[in-house]
Amino acid sequence: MVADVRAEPAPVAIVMGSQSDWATLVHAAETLQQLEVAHEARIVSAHRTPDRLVAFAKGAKAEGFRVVIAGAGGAAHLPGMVASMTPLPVFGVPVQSSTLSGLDSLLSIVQMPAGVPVGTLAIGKAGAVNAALLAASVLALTDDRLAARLAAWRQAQTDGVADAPVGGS
Ligand code: RP5
Repeated sequence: MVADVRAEPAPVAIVMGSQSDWATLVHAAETLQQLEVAHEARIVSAHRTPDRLVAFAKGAKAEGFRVVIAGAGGAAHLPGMVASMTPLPVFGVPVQSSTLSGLDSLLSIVQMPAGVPVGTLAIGKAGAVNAALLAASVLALTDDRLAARLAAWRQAQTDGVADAPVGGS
């Protein structure tokens, strides 16, 4: 019998509108890595590579992805456009823009019309980390070992909080 050596498809796609978004989305990738969740990162711009966006969003489920993390800044249409073309859950990360500090990104992503949901996270690094934790929680619903790793991650966070502040008077 020949062993099936095909690798499992990564369950999480991290897509971003630009190379410049990677400095933010890398925190989602790092968090998923800590939780041993396989992921794939791609640049998919709603404005500059619209055909790539359509191909990705329409094919994401068939590719084997189960959750999409989509980060963009400014006129951040990427998460909403992806959500409009996939049945997968989409978590949107507003990237902190230089001109409006990410408020533009946040409002672009969060104000979806009823019927096409994007789970919108905080602006910047916190949003990227939390998008990864949410993606892991979704996957953990059907993966007990991941659920245990996620619980351990949270416990470590709790254990890392001191009872009292250090320094000052
Ligand atoms: C958006 O425009 C991207 O998501 C990025 O946050 C922003 C600026 O892109 P660059 O000009 O840095 O490539 O589409």
